[in-house]
Amino acid sequence: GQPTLAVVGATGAVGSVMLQLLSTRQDVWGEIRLIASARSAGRLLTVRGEEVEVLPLSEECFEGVDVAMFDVPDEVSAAWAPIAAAKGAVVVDNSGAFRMDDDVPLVVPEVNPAEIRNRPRGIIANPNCTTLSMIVALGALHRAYVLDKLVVASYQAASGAGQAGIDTLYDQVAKVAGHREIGTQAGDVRRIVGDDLGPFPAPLALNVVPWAGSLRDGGWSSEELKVRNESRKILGIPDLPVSATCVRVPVVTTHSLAIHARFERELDLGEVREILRDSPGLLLYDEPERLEFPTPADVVGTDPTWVGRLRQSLDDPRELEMFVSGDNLRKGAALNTAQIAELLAAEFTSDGVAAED
Ligand code: 11C
Repeated sequence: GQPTLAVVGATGAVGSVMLQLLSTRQDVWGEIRLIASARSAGRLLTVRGEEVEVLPLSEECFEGVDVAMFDVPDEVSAAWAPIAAAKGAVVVDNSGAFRMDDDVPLVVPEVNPAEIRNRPRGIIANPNCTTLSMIVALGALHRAYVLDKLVVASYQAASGAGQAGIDTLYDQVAKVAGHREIGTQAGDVRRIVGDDLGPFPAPLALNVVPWAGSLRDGGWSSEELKVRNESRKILGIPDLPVSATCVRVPVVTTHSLAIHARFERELDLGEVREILRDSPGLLLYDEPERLEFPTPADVVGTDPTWVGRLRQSLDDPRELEMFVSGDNLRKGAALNTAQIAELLAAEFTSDGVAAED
């Protein structure tokens, strides 16, 4: 029969998008079991047009589960993904708990799909949403030109910090909306927003905040190191020079990045456009003469990574500038997880059993 799927973290910001995706993508699943913390258990959520009761996370939840998607905090995944795997489920985990483990593949189906077979622990990791918002474009160009150096700045949406991030941004926007100061007070949103900063270290409404995650050595943020380490692992270039500056912007959903990439081979911009236009998972949207380029307002709610503002460096024909945007809750999280899970489901339906069983 069709494989049984468990969605762990079904009530979160990513979980909600996951239920929408499961209701609209080709249905490859038998039972879909919804799991969350005890606090959310008992709620009824709609998936595939049917109401399903949310179960509290427990060992028994994973009985008979073939594939388990996890979208929960790192420490919850660290504790529970191995339990689900021991019960026989293949886990697709969207936390940071396992991504850099050597015996856990970090998979983007458009870039390194074969890696899903190398899963000795029965765990496959889903990348961070910021990495995912650019990596399909970089993977396509790397195949043709061989990536040699990467410098990026991110423009990350509030929903990257979950439902609390979304709520904080809307609350702050409501507070500042009635103010139209001019002169020296203009833009002094800290005074208006007050102390309620939610998950962010500074006001986000009418502001930009160069910080995501926690402090690491040398002044780097954990988010910036994730972009570096995950890109290296997914692309299979362990020593790729990568510098990232991660910035939170007052956008609800959709992360963007300004990318400066250097390649080993000289670029042909016409060919670059063809690659970006023809590769799966990408949408080339680059008509500057008509002021057409990706913006989160256009990209939100869509599946592909949108690519625009393509420019060859004026100083080096191996260097490319571009601007990419991707819905951080879809390709950045739920969609990539669903794509991996669907590859796993195909193993069940083609062989009768999962390849690793
Ligand atoms: C953000 N990318 O936008 C982060 C959230 O490693 O999965 C996701 C953190 C992670 O705040």
